[in-house]
Amino acid sequence: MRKKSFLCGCLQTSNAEKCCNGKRISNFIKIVFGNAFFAVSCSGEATVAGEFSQNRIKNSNMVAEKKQRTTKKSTSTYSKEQYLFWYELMLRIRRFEERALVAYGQQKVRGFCHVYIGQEAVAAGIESALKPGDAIVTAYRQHGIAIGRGVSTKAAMAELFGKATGIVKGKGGSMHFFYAENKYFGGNGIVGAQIPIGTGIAFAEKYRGTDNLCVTMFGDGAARQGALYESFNMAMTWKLPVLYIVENNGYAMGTSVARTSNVQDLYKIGLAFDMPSEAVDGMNPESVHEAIQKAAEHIRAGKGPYFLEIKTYRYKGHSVSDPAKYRSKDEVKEYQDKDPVKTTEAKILANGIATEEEIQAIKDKIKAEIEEAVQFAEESPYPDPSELYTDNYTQQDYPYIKD
Ligand SMILES: Cc1ncc(C[n+]2csc(CCOP(=O)(O)OP(=O)(O)O)c2C)c(N)n1
Ligand SMILES: [Mg+2]
Repeated sequence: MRKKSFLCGCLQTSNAEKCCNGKRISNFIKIVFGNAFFAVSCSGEATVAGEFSQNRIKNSNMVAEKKQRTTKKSTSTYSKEQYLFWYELMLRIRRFEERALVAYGQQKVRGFCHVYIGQEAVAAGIESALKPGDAIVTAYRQHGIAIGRGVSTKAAMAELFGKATGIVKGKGGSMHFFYAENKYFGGNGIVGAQIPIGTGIAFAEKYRGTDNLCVTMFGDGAARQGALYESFNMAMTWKLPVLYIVENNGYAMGTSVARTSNVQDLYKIGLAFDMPSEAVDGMNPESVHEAIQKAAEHIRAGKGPYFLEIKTYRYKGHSVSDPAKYRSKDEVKEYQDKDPVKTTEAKILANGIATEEEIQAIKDKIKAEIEEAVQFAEESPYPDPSELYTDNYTQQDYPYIKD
C-alpha cells in the first residue's frame, strides 16, 4: 500500500528529493512558501530544505547580543488605547474560555480542551508588539493566541462545538485552529512539533526577503524535545527571523519543571547556542510587550533569532479532565493574586486611564459577544459527512515511495 504524506500550509515543491539528499522520509509535515519549503517528519526529526544554494544564506559570524538574564519589570507607561486593547483582549479570552468550560460540562464541546486561563497577558503582550505580516505558531493551548490573532469568538466557539462554521470547519477542535489569512499557523497537538515548523516559516520569510518574523511558541514540556535543539542550531547558524517563546507555566501536564529539568531557568537553554535569551514576567501585558518589542527589533535588524522564557501560570489543570491535584491551593492563589485581567483593570482605574463606566461598557460588550458566539455555535450545522473527504492531502507522486 502506498504511504500518504500529510501536508500543512501551502502545497508542494518538486525538488524535495534533491534537497533532502535522496533520503526517504515518509509521514512528514511540509510548509511551502514560494520557492522555499520546510519539512519535519512526524517522528520529530527536523529537516529543512528548499530551492536555494547554501551560499545564498549569509552565515555571518555575528556575535550574539549581550544577554540579559533577569526577569524584567515594566516601568513604561502606555496610552489609554493600549491599556484598553490589552484589557479587552484578555477579558475576551477569559470569558470565552470560561463559557467554553460550561459548554464542555454540557457535553456540547467534546474531545480535548486545554484552557489558557491565567496566561492571557502573554497573548495580549505578543499581539500588541507584533506588526501585520508577522506569523505565529503555537502548541495546543491556543484559544487565546488564536483570538488575539483575529479569530472571531464565533468561529472559535463553533470550532469547539465541532460545527461547520468553525475556524477550520469543525474538523480541528480545541487544539487545531488555523487562520492562514492572519498568518496563524495553529494549534499543534504534538509537543514540540511546531518548533521546527516555526523555524521553517522564518526560513521562508528570510528567503523571500521580508522583514516579517515568526513567533514560535511552546510550553515548558517541549523545552527538552530534540526538535528544539536542532531548530535552535539551524536558526542561529542561518540567522533566521524567529522569536522562540517558551511559556513556562511550571508544569507539563502534571509534571513540574523541577522534576524534569536540572536547569529550571529555561531561557538558559538558548545560551548554549549564543542566542540572546531572557526571562520575562508573564503576568502582565506590559512586560511581555516590552520584551517582544526588544526581541523583534533585534530580529528585524537581521541579527537572527531570540529566545524568551515567559514565566506564567495556568489556574486550571492541563485539560478539562485534570483536577490538578499535584499542586497546592496556596500556589494557585499566589498567581491568582497577580491575575493579569484583574491587575490590569485595577491599574487602569487607579491611574485614571479609563473610568469605571468605560470598563463596565467593555465587560458588557464582551459578555454579549460571548453569548452571541455560543448561540451562533449552537445554531450552526455540523459538517456534512462528505467533508470527511475534503481538506485531506494525498500526494500521488510522492518521490520517496518505493513500491
Ligand atoms: C510528542 C508528544 N509527546 C507526548 C505528548 C502528550 N502530551 C500532551 S501535553 C504534554 C505536556 C506538555 O507540557 P507543556 O508543553 O508544558 O504544556 P502545558 O501543559 O503547560 O500547556 C504531553 C507530554 C504529546 N502530545 N506529544
Ligand atoms: Mg507547561
